[in-house]
Amino acid sequence: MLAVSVVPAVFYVLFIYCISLINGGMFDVCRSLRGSEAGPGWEFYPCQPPATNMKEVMQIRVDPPGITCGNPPERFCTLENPYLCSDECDASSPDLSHPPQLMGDRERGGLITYWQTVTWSRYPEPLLANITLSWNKSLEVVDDIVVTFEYGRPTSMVLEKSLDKGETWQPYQYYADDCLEAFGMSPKRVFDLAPSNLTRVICTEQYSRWVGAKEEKVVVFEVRARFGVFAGPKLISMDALYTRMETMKGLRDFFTFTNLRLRLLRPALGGTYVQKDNLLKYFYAISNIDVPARCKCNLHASQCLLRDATLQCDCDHNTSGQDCQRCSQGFKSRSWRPGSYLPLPRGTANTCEAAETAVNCECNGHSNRCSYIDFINVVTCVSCKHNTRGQNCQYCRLGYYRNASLQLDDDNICVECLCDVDGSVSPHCSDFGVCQCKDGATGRRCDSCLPGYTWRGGGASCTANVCDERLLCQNGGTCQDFQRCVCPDRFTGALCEKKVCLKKGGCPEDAAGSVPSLTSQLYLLTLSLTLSTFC
Ligand SMILES: *[C@@H]1O[C@H](CO)[C@@H](O)[C@H](O)[C@H]1NC(C)=O
Ligand SMILES: *[C@@H]1O[C@H](CO)[C@@H](O)[C@H](O)[C@H]1NC(C)=O
Ligand SMILES: *[C@@H]1O[C@H](CO)[C@@H](O)[C@H](O)[C@H]1NC(C)=O
Ligand SMILES: *[C@@H]1O[C@H](CO)[C@@H](O)[C@H](O)[C@H]1NC(C)=O
Ligand SMILES: *[C@@H]1O[C@H](CO)[C@@H](O)[C@H](O)[C@H]1NC(C)=O
Ligand SMILES: [Ca+2]
Repeated sequence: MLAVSVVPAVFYVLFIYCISLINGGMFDVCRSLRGSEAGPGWEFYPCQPPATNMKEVMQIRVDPPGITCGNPPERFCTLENPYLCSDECDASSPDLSHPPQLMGDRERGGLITYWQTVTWSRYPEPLLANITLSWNKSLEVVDDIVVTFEYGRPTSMVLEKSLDKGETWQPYQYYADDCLEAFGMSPKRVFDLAPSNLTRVICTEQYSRWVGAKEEKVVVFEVRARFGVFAGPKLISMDALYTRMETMKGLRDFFTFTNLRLRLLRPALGGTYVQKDNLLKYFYAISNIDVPARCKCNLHASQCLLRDATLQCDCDHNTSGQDCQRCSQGFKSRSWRPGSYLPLPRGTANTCEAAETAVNCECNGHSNRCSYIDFINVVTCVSCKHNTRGQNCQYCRLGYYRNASLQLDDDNICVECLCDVDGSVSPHCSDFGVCQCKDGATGRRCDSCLPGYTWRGGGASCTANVCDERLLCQNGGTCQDFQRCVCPDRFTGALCEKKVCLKKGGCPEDAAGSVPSLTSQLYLLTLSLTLSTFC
């Protein structure tokens, strides 16, 4: 049975171990205690719950309403002996009723119990019935799905599946005595399938032809034969199958479902055409549906429990959710991954890890990857995007500053500084985007000059002016490119302020003119003196 209540951990491990011997011991335990010099510790493995017959826990629904026989009570005949119509279906009588749950019951003492529909009395209107089987849980089929029909198998039907609890459906396999006529498909067998097209949906005629109601009662969805394509006919090489499950796109999903639906489209006809004079021999009757499967737990659980009438993986590896499809709260230092069968034989558990510090993998939306730096015991974001950096991608990269009017998780949070390469000391700017300027440079980006300086570019940025509108060239000199005064004859000095002395021994009366550096006001005074002396 499926429901396993709380069992002491040690017993639980032993219990699993016993089953693992029977099953071959692959992926049956999630962890084992291992001794080491540092003391005992856990070793983790990918694990999956044991397979079971899911008919024990399936919800059955049949459509349309009123398709089940017995209300009102009805007589029916059999294909084998169409003129002996002594059988009766009566919903009000426990012995003569055939309700849907008899498709999933445990039959005891050799007594066959079955669901049965009304007869085809409304021919030529087709006799249609849908049987929907629901588990409200992702399951992985591990062996053939076998549907047992009493009184003959349908001449036409479809097996469908849903992966999303009945939201959407897709065909799983078509069945007809003439696939071309019923579905426009050429008939195939699973043995026609190669590894490359194993997940193809086929139509098969193998389970629909009339061979007598007692001889062949089953309609099969072949899982074993499909596994055999990889694992060999006796499923000896399960390693090969598990490897394919990991590497072949869509293969695991092909064997996964949450619901199954049988669409019965045309009942058994006994190998002849429909005989309108005896429609009481045409109907559907199903005594059993075997669904050997296991709960899909993403290789993070070795048990599946029935809680509040819902199947639920008993998650290990610090995962949680119905399918162990996420990391438990507080164990999100790296993103969730399913366990893996690879590398064989042990596989990889891909456990969820606790963040050792208080910091989870929180990257403000600029990264979804963290790494744990062992020796400083810190979880840090890696590959921060949007020009961010830091343990939580909470800072801007060098050369960027934070736009204070945006939230930290905004994609445009970091704005480029655009510091001028010539005018700035570094590409780094302040929190307000102000670059640090070299002498003489100014502006947010350091791309202009202070008064008294001129832009030279080429790494020199701003250089102080030698002459300009404030530092005037004297004595009729002209300022060239703010760099030098071109002086008339007989004058020299940076601002042409000095008279050239022709006499030996200097020009004593010009002593004032030899004062090395002057402010412009001083200079004007000197100029008037010089001029008066000269005249
Ligand atoms: C069976 O299900 C299909 C798909 O939802 C639907 O189209 C069809 O009408 C159903 N048939 C009956 C008899 O309810
Ligand atoms: C189906 O499973 C989900 C998830 O465990 C649960 O919340 C929900 O109640 C279940 N629905 C039914 C109808 O059992
Ligand atoms: C699958 O592939 C094999 C080999 O490529 C081919 O012979 C076979 O017909 C294919 N089957 C289907 C159903 O397409
Ligand atoms: C789960 O978390 C607990 C507490 O941090 C830890 O002791 C245990 O080893 C973890 N298990 C796995 C599989 O990581
Ligand atoms: C900062 O963000 C606001 C809002 O988007 C925007 O208007 C502003 O231009 C941004 N500032 C800078 C410097 O990019
Ligand atoms: Ca039964």
